[in-house]
Amino acid sequence: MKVFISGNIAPVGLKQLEENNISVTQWREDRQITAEELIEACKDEDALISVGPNKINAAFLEACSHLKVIALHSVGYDQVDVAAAKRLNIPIGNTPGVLSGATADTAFLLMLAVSRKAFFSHQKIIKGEWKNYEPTQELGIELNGKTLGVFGLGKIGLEMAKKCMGAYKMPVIYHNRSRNEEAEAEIGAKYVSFEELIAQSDVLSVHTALTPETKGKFTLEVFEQMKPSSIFINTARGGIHNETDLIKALDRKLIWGAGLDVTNPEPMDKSNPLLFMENAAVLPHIGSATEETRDAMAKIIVQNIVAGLKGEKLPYEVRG
Ligand code: 8YV
Repeated sequence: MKVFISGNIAPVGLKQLEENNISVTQWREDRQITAEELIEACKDEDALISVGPNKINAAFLEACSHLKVIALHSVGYDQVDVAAAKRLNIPIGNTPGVLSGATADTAFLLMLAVSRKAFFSHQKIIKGEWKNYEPTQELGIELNGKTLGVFGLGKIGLEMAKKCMGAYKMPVIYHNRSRNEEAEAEIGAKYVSFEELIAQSDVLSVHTALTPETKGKFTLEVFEQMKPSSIFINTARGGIHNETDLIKALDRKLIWGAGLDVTNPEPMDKSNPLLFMENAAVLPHIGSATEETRDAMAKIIVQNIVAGLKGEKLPYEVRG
């Protein structure tokens, strides 16, 4: 059996594929594979491991309907036309659960970095601007007892909430499409409307999937209703906030700061104003990038590929 990998996965995954007698062809170039190249590369393959933002849309799926399984190197599957995959009988696997801790760590890191202007202060040293001690400059804000608002309280949001409660005794409010009663019972999170969430949060952290409903949800109008002292964090998908509006909101001091691990587009242009703003912190989509998590993701990917190639139900299948 043969699998094409549109990037790289942790060595443990490559080793396990070999142990299962699955031969591997990998995209090795230092750029994202194009849609045409992906179709061409999958022509003689039995399965695909999709790394990064390849569009697994109807055009791709129809051109590659011979694939027995597609395993995503992500928990998110906004890049996939799940209905088309179902229609064509191609099972899609993802990697839920194993990356929740690492991604929540990234949200927590951004929250803290923004609250203390850490990235901006670091840049000042690099630019040779660390001069006299000035007790009234570069002042941050503290997080103790502040309200955490989670937009999308699932596995990752819950991890973030637990970290914030443990470190800073932050009460948690959340908004979801439907209530997460398990999380309410576990951590005492309070369900609120979207309007209440944006008005009451001191830190608003986005952990929802990108769907037609959440696309472009955070606009200037939304930022206008947030507290001027609030921090906006997005480690989910860049498409959930409007970047131009976020820049305006920071410029006009409608919110206090913003931390992003996801941008729109990705990669972010190196001249983007967010990279130079005092109260902003941007990371290049490293949410799940730890050795432990990437190993765990690679192992799940192999489980999905092995099951799919045997025609068995995937252990981690996207349901849509
Ligand atoms: C992936 C992610 O690293 O799981 C997700 O949804 O965003 C990240 O963990 C990224 O999608 C690259 O494959």
